[in-house]
Amino acid sequence: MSYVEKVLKNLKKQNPNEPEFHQAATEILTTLAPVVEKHPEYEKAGLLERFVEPERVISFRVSWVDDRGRVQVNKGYRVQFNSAIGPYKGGLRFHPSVNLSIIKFLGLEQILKNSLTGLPIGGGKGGSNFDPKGKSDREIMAFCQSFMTELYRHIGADTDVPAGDIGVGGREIGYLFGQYKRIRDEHVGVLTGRGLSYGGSLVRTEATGYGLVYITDEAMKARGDSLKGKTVIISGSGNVAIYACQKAQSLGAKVVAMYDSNGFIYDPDGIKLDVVKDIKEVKRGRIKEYAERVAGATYTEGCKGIWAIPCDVALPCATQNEIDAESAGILVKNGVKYVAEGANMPSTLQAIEVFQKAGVVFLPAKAANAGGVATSALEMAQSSGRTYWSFEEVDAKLKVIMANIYRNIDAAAKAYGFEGDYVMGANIAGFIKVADAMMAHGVV
Ligand code: NDP
Ligand code: 2IT
Repeated sequence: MSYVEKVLKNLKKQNPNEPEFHQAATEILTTLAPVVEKHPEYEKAGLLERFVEPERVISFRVSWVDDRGRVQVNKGYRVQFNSAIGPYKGGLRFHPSVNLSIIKFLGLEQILKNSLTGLPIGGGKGGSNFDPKGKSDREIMAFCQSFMTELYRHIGADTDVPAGDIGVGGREIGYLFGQYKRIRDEHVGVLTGRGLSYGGSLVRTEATGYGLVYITDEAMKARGDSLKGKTVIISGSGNVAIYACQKAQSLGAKVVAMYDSNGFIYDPDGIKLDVVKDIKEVKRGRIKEYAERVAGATYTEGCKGIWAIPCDVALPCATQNEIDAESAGILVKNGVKYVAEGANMPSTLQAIEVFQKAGVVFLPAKAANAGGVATSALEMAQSSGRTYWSFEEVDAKLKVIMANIYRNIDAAAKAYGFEGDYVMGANIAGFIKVADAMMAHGVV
């Protein structure tokens, strides 16, 4: 049995009932086989065993009182996965599906993603099975304050810097920051995605979606292609989806479909983003309303049907495993040329295989959605420097970072004899820096 196989087998045995963690680890470790073959010193140093074991897993109770005066109890998590190249960095997800397996898969992915940004940030992730849907502002605040009343002791601007993810946006970051500041009496960059009035960075809101489109554009340019006139499908209608849509449209693409967890809208004339923003950002409503407001648009219950709409470019921006092999097959049959992952692990392992076999240009999440966390690191730099950069300045840095990521994953894939395989390229390029740092630190 190879070193990679041994580590994977043991990981599954030691961490049963964690399917998402197994999935992410399988994808990553199998692609690292040629790297550990080239570096026998890694096995001697137990590097992979250490790489897949979080440095620290924190699990805690979050009690709060709802508007009817009832006591509610949720689970809270923070997985501080790897701090070899910088302080733990990664988002918080509030969604009823959240469990340790999901937080660990996200944390493992985050290590390599953060490495790919080229900035000094380690990997972490956290969250809760709290469901923000339908909650009042006061309930959201009560939950966030209770969550931070435990979390504050584990984080810090040079230790661990959380941010947003599904269900955690500007409002939640505001309440979390307010509570941290109250307890610690420190106005520091301990969270990113903060509001512009209290230390946030311009472009952070837009960064993941913009970065996704910047790297897609790089991959297209390298093939003499562009987004101009292309038909695009974007799943989700949250933070990442909305700003991916905005940037794709500004580069001349026609985005024809989006969804939320209930169903999808199809607008053959091109999505009117101001309507989506009003429904999702202002009213916190359902995407269904779009079809009631825009003539010619349709709404279909259920999410899966979105992938049957013919497109040139697919940008999954909602959640893990939203594209299975069947949906991937339909996308390929309908002629999709580029798939870039805005969400984390939106394609199953089998779906990735379908895309790669068909010659689709496939940009995996840890490269394609790294613009968000990269801009978070730019927010940290501005906080430390007690300064602000202009929108144009941050946006220009983001563009350079995404172009560098494309160049690096492309080069790593080529260097190991897997030209065009960006899953290999991203995992290898991300891992090498982390492995170097871990080797330098000795057995810790
Ligand atoms: P939001 O909460 O803003 O939006 C999430 C969107 O995805 C909503 O439209 C939501 O629909 C939909 N969604 C969530 N779960 C499901 C599901 N099970 N089935 C169908 N649709 C679903 O989150 P973000 O836009 O921030 O995050 C989206 C993805 O991007 C996640 O995978 C996240 O990890 C990833 N990501 C986010 C970054 C960021 O900076 N925010 C950075 C990098 C990656 P509904 O409203 O109905 O729940
Ligand atoms: O998955 C991700 O990269 C994020 N949710 C953003 C993390 C961050 O720290 O900005």
